[in-house]
Amino acid sequence: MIALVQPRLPDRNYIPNLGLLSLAGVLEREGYPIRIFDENLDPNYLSELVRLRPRLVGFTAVTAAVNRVGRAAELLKESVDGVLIAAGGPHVSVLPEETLSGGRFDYCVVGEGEYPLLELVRSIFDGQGTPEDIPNLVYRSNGRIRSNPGRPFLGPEELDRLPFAPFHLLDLERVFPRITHASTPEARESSP
Ligand code: B12
Repeated sequence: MIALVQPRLPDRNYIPNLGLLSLAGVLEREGYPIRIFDENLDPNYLSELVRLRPRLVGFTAVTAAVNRVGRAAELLKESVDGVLIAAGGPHVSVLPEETLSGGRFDYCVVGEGEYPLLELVRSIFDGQGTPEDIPNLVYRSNGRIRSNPGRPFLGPEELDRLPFAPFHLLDLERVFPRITHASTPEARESSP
């Protein structure tokens, strides 16, 4: 199983993470078993992940969340034998080597992650290709950090070929009340 995770960040403008949905859509279309976890909705997601023992966990991280994600990765590495951890998102895209050098992640993806992650998943689950061949990937080899060349941004036709965001992977019963409630002036005033 592959798990994609959005870490908790106090933010009264909550919406589900569109980047993770886009990644999940591509993996799902290719038939890989994929789950999305959102710590904002599910504070105990780490215990659930330890129970489910995923093969690969992908975290998204803005700068404000990167330390939290690092601690979660460390806990998973201690608790789930052989789990592989990837990270992507705005912070990781700007500082991929620094993020990887912390030692808690196996892979960092720079920029648009749909096809790099798909290729990584193919190499991990199906033995197709190796990390050296995956554009936008930063990884460790013989203890050294390697940064593969990047690929061009997806063009309009490639963007059109991406699947529609798989909202059915989210627990919408919990997502919608958060979106509608958290953004109202009343909610802002009543929050500490
Ligand atoms: C929409 C948006 C929001 C929305 C929704 C955020 C969300 N959780 O999805 C709202 C308004 C809630 C929001 C809040 C915040 N945001 Co905002 N937001 C954006 C914005 C405008 C677009 C993001 C987006 O949806 N992009 C489209 C999706 C498809 O792309 P993506 O998320 O980048 O994901 C792709 C890649 O990054 C990569 N990827 C991402 N995650 C992963 C994980 C793995 C494993 C892999 C392999 C790849 C991968 O693959 C994805 C598909 O290609 C960006 C600016 C921008 N133009 O990117 C700022 C931006 C991301 N936000 C930013 C900030 C600072 C915040 C807040 C911290 C603000 C605050 N003080 O509260 C909060 C944090 C919220 C959170 N929980 O993450 C900064 C982050 C800067 C940084 N240093 O990290 C950005 C870059 C704006 C900026 N330039 O300052 N934000």
